[in-house]
Amino acid sequence: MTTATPRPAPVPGPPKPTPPPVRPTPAALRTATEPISVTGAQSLVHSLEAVGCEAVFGIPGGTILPAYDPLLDSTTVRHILVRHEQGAGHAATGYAQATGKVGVCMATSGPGATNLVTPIADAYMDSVPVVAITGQQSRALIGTDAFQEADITGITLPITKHNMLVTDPIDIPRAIAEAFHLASTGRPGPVLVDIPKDVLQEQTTFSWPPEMKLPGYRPTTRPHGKQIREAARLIAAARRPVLYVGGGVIKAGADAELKVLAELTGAPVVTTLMARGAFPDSHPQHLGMPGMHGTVTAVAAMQKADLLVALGARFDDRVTGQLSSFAPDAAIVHADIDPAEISKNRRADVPIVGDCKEVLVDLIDAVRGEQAESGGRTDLAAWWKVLDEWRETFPLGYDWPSDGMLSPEYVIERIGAIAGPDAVYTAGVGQHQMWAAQFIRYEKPRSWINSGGLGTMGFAVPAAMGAKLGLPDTTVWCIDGDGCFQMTNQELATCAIEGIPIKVAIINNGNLGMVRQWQNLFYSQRYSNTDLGTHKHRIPDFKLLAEAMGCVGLRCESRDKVDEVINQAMQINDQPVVIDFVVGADAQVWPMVAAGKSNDEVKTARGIRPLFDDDDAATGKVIDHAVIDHAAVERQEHAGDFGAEFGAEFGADFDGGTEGER
Ligand SMILES: Cc1cc2nc3c(=O)[nH]c(=O)nc-3n(C[C@H](O)[C@H](O)[C@H](O)COP(=O)(O)OP(=O)(O)OC[C@H]3O[C@@H](n4cnc5c(N)ncnc54)[C@H](O)[C@@H]3O)c2cc1C
Ligand SMILES: Cc1ncc(C[n+]2csc(CCOP(=O)(O)OP(=O)(O)O)c2C)c(N)n1
Ligand SMILES: [Mg+2]
Repeated sequence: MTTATPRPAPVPGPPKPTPPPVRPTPAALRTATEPISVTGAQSLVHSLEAVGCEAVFGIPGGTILPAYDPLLDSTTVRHILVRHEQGAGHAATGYAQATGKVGVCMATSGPGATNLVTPIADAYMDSVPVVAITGQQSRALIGTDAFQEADITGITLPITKHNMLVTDPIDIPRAIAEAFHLASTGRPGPVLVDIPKDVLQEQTTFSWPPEMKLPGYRPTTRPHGKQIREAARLIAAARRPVLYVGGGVIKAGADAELKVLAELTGAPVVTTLMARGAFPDSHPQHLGMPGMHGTVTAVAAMQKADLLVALGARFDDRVTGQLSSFAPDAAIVHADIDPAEISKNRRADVPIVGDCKEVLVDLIDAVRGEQAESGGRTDLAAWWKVLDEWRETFPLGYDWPSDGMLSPEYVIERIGAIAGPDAVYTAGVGQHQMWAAQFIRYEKPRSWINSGGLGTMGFAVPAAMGAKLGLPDTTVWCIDGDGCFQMTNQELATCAIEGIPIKVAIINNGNLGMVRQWQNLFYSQRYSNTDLGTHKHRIPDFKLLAEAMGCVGLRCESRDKVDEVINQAMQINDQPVVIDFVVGADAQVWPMVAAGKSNDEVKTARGIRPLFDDDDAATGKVIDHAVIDHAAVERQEHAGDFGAEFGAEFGADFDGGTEGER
């Protein structure tokens, strides 16, 4: 471990000019206002103030420049000047995921707008309420391949919940009101508002509130009573139920109701990668995360269930594995606010369209009714006997690297233990992300923020910046990979200058670790282009890089220093801190279900597969042993090819499923 070079605090910039005296106050704007004469740009800023926007992450440029001028006068909207628009977009997502409010990012036309494409797609996949505001070329130039012209509404059409090009400045308040409403209601998602430069410059009038024109947009939040009764009947009758909890429960703020239903029914709960924290990890009914890298118990419980109650979860391929063999005996109750999700991947026996909170409130009532009628809740003792045996036999765990290097899992576990459940954790994408999902104990919703659907490397640092801005009194840890960190670490400069003291733990395994794991398992240990040189050459030197960005830079390479360096970072609250944890390169994420394979093929480690007889769960017979495929282990050790074991050489594709499956 080394200590940081002391650096002078960032010099504050020049004082802001005094706002003009005749401006309406933001509070006044939030109530009804008489029309006032303004420019389109002023109308935009007034609108942002009126919807209660507190923070905008962005970078100015030619076409959005008119909007930056009145932004200087705003006393309530804080603009954070990021270093790359991708950082702005992920910061808006981090802010939204941490606070539950709408995150806002802003960019100029052309390259500024296209740099937002990845975070917009990311927010779309994870249903995050984000509003992106982009400058556009002036109206007369649109369609002429003008300087920095990009058809951003066309480009983002498939990755936004809605987008719009504003062609008349009078429409700006309505566009902003609608964007915030659409982003945050129903199934949340990103909305893009593209505004030509001359629309921002033109004189217009502003009044609030504008009339929203959204015919046909009426998300169903109230569930249908008949479906609720039917679901309650199935729950009461089930012998092997599982509550399959997804990100929608967090979006709905329904964690308290979920706990009531879980305890009322006594049913086991699994939380997807997007739902970690929706149900406390410490709760005895929690089986952990399902899916590709979920716990054996969560995966097996779903496979053997006779009823899955899916709440705001979307039967993602990382959870179901091979769809045709997923939870073969389970009836499905599927509650989601988006009707398009229901029966999309797996046919629902009881479809429920509605907001998870309202669904759960009604379901609790209906289940109570069922229980009153049948004289109590269903006895799930036989089911719990099986589940408890699985839990005991197949707990999450890890080995220490044989070469004496640090265990990445241990580092992450210690960060979670020291920072505790009140902290917020963000992650990049890869092995470190999975370990952060597995080895940090989440007790509260919105304490775990990651990129689940798109799997966007580079998400963690800017997302942590956004989360910390939204929750300044909360400790925010960014658990990042050495690969991911190199994609967006420039936002550390933003954090240092803007006074956003995040804590970054780089899990430096020298490699694009997750890809290397797949090369180890499926490509005969031929490590094509996954060595980052961060071990071999120490390029970049993350400690020096952190210091160059105005952060405290620390390094830790040994087990006995792990707690000390984490505690040291915990003491620093006036500057961002980066710790370069140099960890072993060979650790792998287990358990694992290979892409496209059946969840029945879950492996706890190389060649080690729990044995689940078809009748075991149904009969309550305990499964107390695993099958070690010695031949497979040997093949792996000697020939180095484990691919055949997973059948992955038949087209398992790294970030997707298998070709045959699609
Ligand atoms: C490397 C990698 C590995 C992964 N491995 C796993 C894994 O092992 N296990 C795993 O679980 N995931 C894994 N994922 C994540 C996976 O890709 C999906 O993102 C995730 O499983 C989807 O979670 P979800 O079903 O909770 O849906 P989300 O994406 O969170 O979607 C939420 C659902 O809730 C609905 N909804 C939103 N608001 C409401 C509301 N108010 N009321 C009702 N419904 C609402 C939405 O319409 C949507 O259908 C992995 C990702 C990566 C990058
Ligand atoms: C933008 C982007 N490019 C490529 C990938 C494919 N990918 C997934 S995980 C991964 C490796 C990540 O490496 P690192 O950040 O070091 O994390 P580790 O797996 O080593 O913990 C890659 C390249 C991706 N998900 N996103
Ligand atoms: Mg790595």
